[in-house]
Amino acid sequence: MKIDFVTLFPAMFPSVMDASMMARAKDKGLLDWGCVNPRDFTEDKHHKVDDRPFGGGPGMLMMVEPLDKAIKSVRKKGSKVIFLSPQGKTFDDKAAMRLSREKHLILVCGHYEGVDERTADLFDEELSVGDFVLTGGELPAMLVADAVARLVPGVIKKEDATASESFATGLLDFPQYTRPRVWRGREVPEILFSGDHAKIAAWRKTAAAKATKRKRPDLIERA
Ligand code: 4GS
Repeated sequence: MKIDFVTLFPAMFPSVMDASMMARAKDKGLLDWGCVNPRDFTEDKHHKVDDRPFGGGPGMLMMVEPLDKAIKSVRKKGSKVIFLSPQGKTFDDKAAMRLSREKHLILVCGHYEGVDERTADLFDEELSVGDFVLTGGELPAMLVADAVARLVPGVIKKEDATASESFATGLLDFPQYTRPRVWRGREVPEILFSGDHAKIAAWRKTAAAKATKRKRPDLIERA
């Protein structure tokens, strides 16, 4: 998969996209990413990418033309162009699965007060990462890239990938423990040392249901 970020702040990307699992995905040839800066597609002396809103009001808006040119410079047949914005549909596990099957994502990061309404013509889809307002779409774009990339086959170990599917089943993960067996007097549940895999699986199922009911009752209501 290739992910192109359309951003005025490309310097924000390498520390996230070239570390840990994303770096491994790139090394394995499963993920490639790049940045394209709308500022490089301006023709005026000051490389202007934003302007004041017609009709007045606070803040600046991103202009449509530099964004259009930046997107066109990386867009191919079959590319999916997504704009990150609080006005989009909320990004979730389902959307991550769907996008993980795409060959080329173009994630467009807004900045300033917003974008010219006519930029809507440039996007296939608009996604939000939650009901709050950030200073830019760069963190949302990287969040989407991370969640999508880990679902690309081969990026993470199979066992981990299937564990994540527990989200799709509507339950949180079951509680897990590693060494030490006793920590500050808190013991690991005895059953996990029983060697009885059927019993352990049953315990985990119940524990996952209990955890979901306690921490995320909304997930149960939705199911
Ligand atoms: C989000 C969000 C966001 C909105 C970008 C104001 C700068 C900012 N993008 N999910 N202009 N929440 N974008 O807050 O995606």
